[in-house]
Amino acid sequence: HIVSLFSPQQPSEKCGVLNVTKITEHGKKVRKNWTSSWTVLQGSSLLFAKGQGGGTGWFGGNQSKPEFTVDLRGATVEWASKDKSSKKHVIELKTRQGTELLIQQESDNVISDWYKALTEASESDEAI
Ligand code: I3S
Repeated sequence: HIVSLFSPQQPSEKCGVLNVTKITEHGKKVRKNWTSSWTVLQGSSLLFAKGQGGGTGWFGGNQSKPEFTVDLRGATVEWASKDKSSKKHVIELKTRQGTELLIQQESDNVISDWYKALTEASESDEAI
């Protein structure tokens, strides 16, 4: 049953601090605003909480609600082209709802793991 731990039926869970900005909302371009955000991947939902993540407070304390939630089902996940951002290691995420986000992290290991996890979540049809 070790295998079942890694089966696609298991909701994926992952969290960490990422730099995030919206670039499009409901199909309309919006101004970039990079913020460091505590980010949680839970099944096919990606949740962002503002602030200096990693500490206490998320879903507890004073920060009881996620700032922003994205439905990953049917989203596209790709490495952003150079013209999208001058930063390194940028993932471009486009949701079916017409929201586009850039997600960035200095560490290439960290961002590669997120890339994989987001891609898997976008391909899953589990609802959370
Ligand atoms: O795509 P842009 O417009 O070059 O993005 C940069 C700007 O959003 C800039 O903010 P202001 O133009 O509002 O001052 C940000 O500070 C930069 O980080 C943005 O570019 P990068 O390449 O870092 O995504």
